[in-house]
Amino acid sequence: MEYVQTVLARIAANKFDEASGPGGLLAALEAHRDVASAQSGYRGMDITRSANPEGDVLVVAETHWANNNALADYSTRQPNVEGIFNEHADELVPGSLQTHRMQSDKAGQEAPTRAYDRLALALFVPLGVLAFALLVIYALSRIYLTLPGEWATPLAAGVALGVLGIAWYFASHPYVPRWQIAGLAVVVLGTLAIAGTAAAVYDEQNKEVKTVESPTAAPAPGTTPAAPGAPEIDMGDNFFQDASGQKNPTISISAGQETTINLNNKGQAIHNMHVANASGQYTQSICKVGGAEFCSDPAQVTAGKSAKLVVKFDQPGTYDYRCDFHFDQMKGKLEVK
Ligand SMILES: [Cu+2]
Repeated sequence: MEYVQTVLARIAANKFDEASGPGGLLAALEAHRDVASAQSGYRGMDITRSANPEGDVLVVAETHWANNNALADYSTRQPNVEGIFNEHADELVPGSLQTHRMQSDKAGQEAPTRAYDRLALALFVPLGVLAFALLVIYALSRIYLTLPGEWATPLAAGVALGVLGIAWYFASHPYVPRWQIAGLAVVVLGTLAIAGTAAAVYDEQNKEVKTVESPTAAPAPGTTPAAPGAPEIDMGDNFFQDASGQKNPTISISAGQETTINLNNKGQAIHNMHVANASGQYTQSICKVGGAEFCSDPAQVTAGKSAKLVVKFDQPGTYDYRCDFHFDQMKGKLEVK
């Protein structure tokens, strides 16, 4: 139960400026809140006035009290709301002042509601906004990571337009019902959650494919697959180079054994590897695969491509090799043991 003193009066239309100015009735009522709130049993004070743009203005001042004694105490003590209205009687329509002592049933349920509202404002709203922002940021980042680069600008523009649209809607509809706000939040969060999860799953699947593919990476078209464990020789402009960085290296192989040398053209020019015959002669100016001498396959290795050279000498010894295109600069020895 709550006890209410209701004081109401009409301000004359031609006095309203005076009443709402400094020192007027409305300012005096506003200033009275502090005085009233210092008294025991005070529960609150409401000042309302009619919203009609012209004519007399009805002003209602309510003070709320915890019990009848507090209200009775307040009513008999100056200053109180009634006294303030009387002091400003010249601003009022004569005879319009009324004072009522009332009681309200809603006090019992109002106190817990207010406590909940205060808690919600102080705690749940900031936490909810924070969680909402984090979820939006996380989901958007997942989506951005998955989308190709050219989608970034349209997506950002779409998100910005969406935010503007929602802001415009709420700004032009100040009394949006709660179910619309809740519905909008559910739709936005649901969309983000679904898109973000889909992006994360897609990303995860792509990662798996990548890691599975990398160890057994298929050779690029036009290249010869490398034989495992074979000597690796790079061809640059214009030199041969082994894995240790040695230029035009001496390549060691075993006698009587077929050895495959992997060749990678890291330069821009065409190169190859041509091994001279046992007499140290190159009978072909540019070797041929399956020709008189051992020759890289393909016989002309273009920039960025790989080749392999299968070589076998039964007799130990030292044999020459070269690049047919740059034989002055690109040449070395094959040591057969
Ligand atoms: Cu060359």
